[in-house]
This record gives sequence, C-alpha cells and structure tokens, in this order.
Amino acid sequence: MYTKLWLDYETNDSGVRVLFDDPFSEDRKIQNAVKELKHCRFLKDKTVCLRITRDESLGEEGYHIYGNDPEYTIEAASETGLLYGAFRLISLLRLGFREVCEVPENRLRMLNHWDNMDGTIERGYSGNSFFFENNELIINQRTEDYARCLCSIGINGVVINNVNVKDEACRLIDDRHLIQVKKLSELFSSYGVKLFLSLNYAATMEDERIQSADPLDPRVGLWWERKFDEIYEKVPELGGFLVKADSEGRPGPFTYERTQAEGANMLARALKKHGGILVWRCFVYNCQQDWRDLKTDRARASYDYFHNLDGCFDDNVVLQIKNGPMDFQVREPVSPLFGQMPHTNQMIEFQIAQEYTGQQRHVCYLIPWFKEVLEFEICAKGENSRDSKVKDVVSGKTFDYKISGMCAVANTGSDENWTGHDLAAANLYGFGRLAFDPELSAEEIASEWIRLTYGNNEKVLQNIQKILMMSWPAYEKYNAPLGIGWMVTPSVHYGPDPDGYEYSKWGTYHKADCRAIGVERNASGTGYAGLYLEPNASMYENPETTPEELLLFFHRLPYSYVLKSGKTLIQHIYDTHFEGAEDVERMTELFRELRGLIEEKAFDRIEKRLEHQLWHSKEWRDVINSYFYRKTLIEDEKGRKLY
Ligand code: GCW
Repeated sequence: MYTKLWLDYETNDSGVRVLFDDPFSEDRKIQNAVKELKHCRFLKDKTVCLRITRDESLGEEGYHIYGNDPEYTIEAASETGLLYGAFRLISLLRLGFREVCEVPENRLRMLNHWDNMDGTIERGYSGNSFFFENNELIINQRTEDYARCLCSIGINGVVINNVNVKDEACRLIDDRHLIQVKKLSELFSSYGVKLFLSLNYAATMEDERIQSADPLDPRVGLWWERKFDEIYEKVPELGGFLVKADSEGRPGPFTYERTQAEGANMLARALKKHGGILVWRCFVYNCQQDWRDLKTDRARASYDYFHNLDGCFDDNVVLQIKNGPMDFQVREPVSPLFGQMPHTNQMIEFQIAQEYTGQQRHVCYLIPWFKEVLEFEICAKGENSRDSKVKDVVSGKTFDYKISGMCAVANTGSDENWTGHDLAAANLYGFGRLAFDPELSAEEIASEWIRLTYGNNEKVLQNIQKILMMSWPAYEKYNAPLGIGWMVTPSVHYGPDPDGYEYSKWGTYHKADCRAIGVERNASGTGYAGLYLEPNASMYENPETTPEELLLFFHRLPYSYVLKSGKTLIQHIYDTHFEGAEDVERMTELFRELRGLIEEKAFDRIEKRLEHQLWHSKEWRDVINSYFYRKTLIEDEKGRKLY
C-alpha cells in the first residue's frame, strides 16, 4: 500500500453525469477523464460537459472551465486538454471553484528519473525504483497512479532510466524490452505523458562491425537510423531520448575530437522522421581538476563547451541546462548559458531529488529557490531589456524556440509515501505546477498542495505553510555559507564535511585558509563573472555589487570583510549557522502543534524526520562553525559555544 499524494481517490461512483460530444469515444484520455470525474466525491450528482472546441488559443493542452453548481463545462481543443481540465476541475472544487482558462506556459514539462534497471536509484531518497526490478520493467497499479499523479499537475514527459546508462539499461532499446516499453508508453500517453529513454551514446561500440561511436562515421549514423526505425515501429508514441555525453565518465563525441553539436545532431537526424526529440545535457566538465590548476573553473565548463556552438544544433535537439553552473547546490547563480544561445533550443533542469538539499530527510521546499532562478533577468536583448528572464528563455518566448521547457530530476520511489519525506511531495507537486504556470507564487503552490493533501483545516494550512516557506532559507543558513557550496561529505553528499572536496580528487575547491575563503571568479581570477551579459557581468565583478547570498561564489574574501549588515564575514557565518538550527527548532514546534489534526501515521513519519533534521542542523552548525573558528581563531562576538 502507498499513500495517495494529493489526489482525491474515491472508489465509488459519485453519480456525476459526464456528457461528451462523442459518447462512444474510444480515446483513452477521454476515458480517463471520465473515470476521474466519476470518482470525485465533490461532483456527487452534478453534471460535467466535456466539449472539444476550435478555440486555437487553448493550444494542444489548454482548457477553459466554467459553470455554476450543479453544472460545469470543460472546453479544450484536444483530448489532452479535456483530461487536464478534468483534473483541474477536481482540484478547483476542493480549493474553491472559479472559472479558469489556462494554457501551459512551457512546452516540455518533464521529470528525469535516475532509476537503474536493477531497481536502485542514483541519488534516490525514497526507496527503490517502481519502474524497474531485477533488470525488468514493471507495470502495475502504482505505475498507473503515478501517471495520473503526473497528469494532475501537468507533467507531459518522463524519462524513466538514469542518464548514466549502464549494464542492462544499455539493452533497454533492444527487442527484449520493447514490448514493456510500448505498454508503458501507452499507459503514460493515456494520461498525456510522453515516455522518453536515456541512451548510451556509445552503443555502437558494441556492434562488432562498427566498434566506433564517431558521430561523423556514416556507419554510426546509419546504425542509429535503423535502431530508431525499429524502436518507433514498435513504440510509435515514444517522445524521444535524453543523452548525457562526455560527463563524469560517460562516453561522448569528445573521444573522437568532435563537438557536442556533431554528437547530438548525428542522433537527432536519425530521430527526425519519427518526430522524436533529442534532449542533450550540458552538464559537461572536467571532474578531475588538479588542485594546482588555477585556471580551470568548473563553473565555466558548460558555457565554454556549448556557447560557441549556438546555431549548430538541429531543430529537434534541445539542450538541457542545469539551473546553475555547478550542480544543484543550495545556492548558485543561474547558468550563464541561458539567454546566450538565441539559435539553440534550451530547457532548464532542476532537481527535486534533494541530493544536496537534505536528501528528503530534511524538509527543504525548493519552489522559492526555483522561482528566484526563473525570475532572474539575464538581459538577453540588451542592457536595459526587461523581457528575458530565465522563465522567458526556457518558455521559448525570448528567442522563439521551437522546443523548450523545464525538467526536474525526480524525487519519487517505492516508499509508502512516494517521496521519503511526506513534505517532499510539495516539491513534486510544486515543480509540475510551476512548469505549467511559472507565474504562480511559491506560497500559492504550497497552500494548494497542503489543502489538497491534508484538507482545509486552517491551522494545518498555516503551520505547514510556515514550515515549508522557512525550510529552504533555514537549510541555506546551516549549510555552506554565501554561495560557496560543497561543504558536504563527498560521494554521499549528505552531512557536513567542510574540507571533504578540498582533499578529494573530484576537483571542486573552496580554498579556505586562515585569512580568506573562495575562488576569485572575476576578471582578476577565472573570468567567470564576465560570462554574463551586462549589467550582470559588472554586478558580479565586484564584491560590493554582488548579491550577498552569492558573495563567496564569485569572490575570494578575507574573514574580516564587512557585509552590508555591518557584520564581518566570519560573524555572519557564526550567526546564520546558529539561526539555521533555531529555525529548525521552530519548524519542529510548529509541526508538533498539529498532532491529532493530521493522520497519525503521517504525523509520526514527519515528526521523526524533523527530529533527525533538528539534530543534523545542529551538527551542521557546529561542524561549520568550528571549522571556521579553528581556521581563523576569531571568537564569536556573542560568546556562544564554538568547538
Ligand atoms: O552531481 C552529479 C550526481 C550524479 C549525477 C550527475 C548528473 C546522474 O552526483 O549522481 O549522475 O550529477 O547530473 O549527471
């Protein structure tokens, strides 16, 4: 058994009358829409009319819902729109009905699962995979419930296997697995979700007649063409493929001294006639940077590899760019690639799997963070332009991209509650809603999720909302300070270890010594700040104008550096770390006030995780503070205990 997330499951027919122009429709999306409506207790004895219109402004996925109790109408230009409308009507009835006319802002709204075929999940924090077990694909009730769940928040694409394609996953595109892939793809399609697969770029190496993956070798392209013909013949609804190449040990075009575009286009051309999309990741960097090498800067890597290739990618390729230049830290600037490739489709990659943000043992509601990223103005159309926020670039507005959108690394697994921490489901819900409508605020999304999940109790709403909204700032406070990132235990990425990366060969350094901390990334350093468009480049160039939360990302500064608050850097570090742990204390109290108001089992699960977080936030506080105290020997002005 597993919990129902925010979906309102009712197994009994509610007696609603659902009227559709074509009562004998065999369309599975319509059937699913009717099924959802029939089981919604809020529609007991009411009437819902589903109507396909010619209103082009609704696009392929939009809907218009109106009506007065007891009669409601959902209009859309497609079956998918009607299905979305059905889910939306159900949630509106639970939240308070109002007329809406909504069209998704982003064309691609995807989740990337890092699930392996042996059932494990890379960076998975909520149990095992529910897609794979013992090298086989599983399809069961849970799969269907997941598809419903994604549909209910407007997700329209899902990659089910890890971008690190190894072992049996290399054979996922072989005959043996395609029957199941087809079934899964049909199931997802019936909920408006396209199935995608991650590919092993070097698959042709294993063909004895080829033994190469050189994208310019015609035999390689031909092999892929035949492969895709074979796949699409069996699985015509497949959305396309995702590729991680030349990254962290994955093979790619660099082996043959070819560019990322040459690699991507070879696959994209073979895919083109099937209407498939090739999602190509930009997470390419040297993960073995020597500590003596002061020139290489991991933050620059994807910009340096991709930016000059603008216009070189085929039109069915979309570049998938992580939100920041590093790797899903609690705070990073936005990737400088956004806005600087006007002729290349781009989409943004977020991570709701909380790899570096508490691994779903800590509450960390990430939507406020994603909002900040999306609202960042990159001035792609000149210094004073105000029409190119990250959200405009990835929605395709700024440059009129053919394909673009948002994706996130998924946070679900086989755990009873799907997401390990019950409150982590707010990130899944929130990501879907935000991808559909980036104008929604983090508070609005939180309040919707809480009410759909826990009902309309005012106290529950208020307290959980406070907890969620406090959680990301709190996590940032007790974590690595001011954007420096990476003070986490290498390999597991959990728990404090300020020098962990400093002395590992993974090649990401903060270079703290007894006087200063940070890597200088302005013109006198690695030049990273200069990669942004103006006025951002100048803003990041100087410590005085760099937003303080990113100060140590961009600059190497002495501990005596005075912040706008009048505090020294070192005092700021001490203060925020004490505050962070106190915030978690407050969050725990707020939650405990809800005993008896939410289901006991869920209450206990959440309380246990908060207890762990409280202990762990103090551990973070003490390890980070004592690290800086011992490095600097500067006392805390407030005389609190430092170890
Ligand atoms: O940060 C790294 C993760 C890897 C992950 C990689 C990526 C799937 O630690 O586990 O690999 O990011 O995004 O490709």
